[in-house]
Amino acid sequence: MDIIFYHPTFDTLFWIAELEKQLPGARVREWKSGDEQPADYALVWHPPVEMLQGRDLKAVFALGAGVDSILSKLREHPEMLPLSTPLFRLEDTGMGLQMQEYAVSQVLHWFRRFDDYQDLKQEARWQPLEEYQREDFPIGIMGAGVLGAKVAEALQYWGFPLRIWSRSRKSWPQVTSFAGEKELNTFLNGTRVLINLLPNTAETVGIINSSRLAQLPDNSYVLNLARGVHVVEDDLLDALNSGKLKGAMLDVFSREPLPEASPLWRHPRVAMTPHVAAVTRPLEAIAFIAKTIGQMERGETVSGQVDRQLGYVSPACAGFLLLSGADSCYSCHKQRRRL
Ligand code: NDP
Ligand code: OXD
Repeated sequence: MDIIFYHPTFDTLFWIAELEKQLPGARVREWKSGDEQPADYALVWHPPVEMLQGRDLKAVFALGAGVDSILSKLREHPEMLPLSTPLFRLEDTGMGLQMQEYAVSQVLHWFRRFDDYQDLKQEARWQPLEEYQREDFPIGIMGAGVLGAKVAEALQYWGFPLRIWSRSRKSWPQVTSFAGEKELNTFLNGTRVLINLLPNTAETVGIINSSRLAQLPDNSYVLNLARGVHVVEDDLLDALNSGKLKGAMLDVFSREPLPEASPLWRHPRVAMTPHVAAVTRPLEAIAFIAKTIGQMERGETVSGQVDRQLGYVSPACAGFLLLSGADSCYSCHKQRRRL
């Protein structure tokens, strides 16, 4: 079995050695421009069109959770990857725990009013503030997928009221589920801390905008862990300046690195990190890829295949048998007709 690997920043030699260890018998090579030798699988992040085009691959694995950059390249260059080639993405592989750490620490920071105490410290003021109550601090998670579920689980442990918003309704114990566009405003009306864990698709771009932010109670908070393009940054700044929002913590931005001129850098109520909320953990990622390739080779059930039309992994898709040669995942077709 031949595997080609391309990542602009990862330690390629480490990945190749570890992949060969976990997939005995596989020959893994770094793809370089001009390499047209046959391959069975490709492991990629921001791949050049030339790497994938014209190949007869059994599958492509994205080396991250979000596949938006690959899908947008595919829209420009559909010839890069035929629909018959399944595209997989990483499911959790250590990212769930990192998202839990990030979300819990930030929610507790706001809940315990550390932002206010930091302001008081600047003025050398010793002043205990009224405590917030958990019942006044409902948390709303947009996106109830692999990472949204992990974050909900961690926040549930801390006793916060939880609501989630997704395309399809969920029945999770003690979590209020809202589904679809029609229920979005109701979801927002009761959300004090809005956590975004949606995938970047045509339907979700710009979803956190002035009219949606207006639905939140006053003095709310926004935590964006998914993609910068979900948030209309000017609208977020307006909401912060008007007092609708009390704070925002942003890991992702519409342009990365965030341009020096962006007012987000200097806004006193905006905190940020440089797209590090959950990074790809090589050993866990390689274990997932090796397991999935093994399952495919044996004709078994696999999970993590992206529905290229939806732009992410449809819940109905996960765990269904992949029909080799089919133009997509078998279960997706059934699901699409039902929706
Ligand atoms: P999943 O694909 O597992 O989950 C996506 C969720 O979003 C599903 O619950 C889905 O609903 C919901 N959804 C999709 N479209 C809509 C819509 N139009 N309306 C309402 N709900 C919708 O994704 P993950 O949890 O694995 O990851 C989420 C995102 O996090 C990734 O796409 C990536 O962009 C980002 N990410 C960011 C990282 C960082 O470091 N900042 C690291 C890793 C990921 P349903 O269940 O009904 O289908
Ligand atoms: C990802 C990311 O999608 O790193 O994996 O943002």
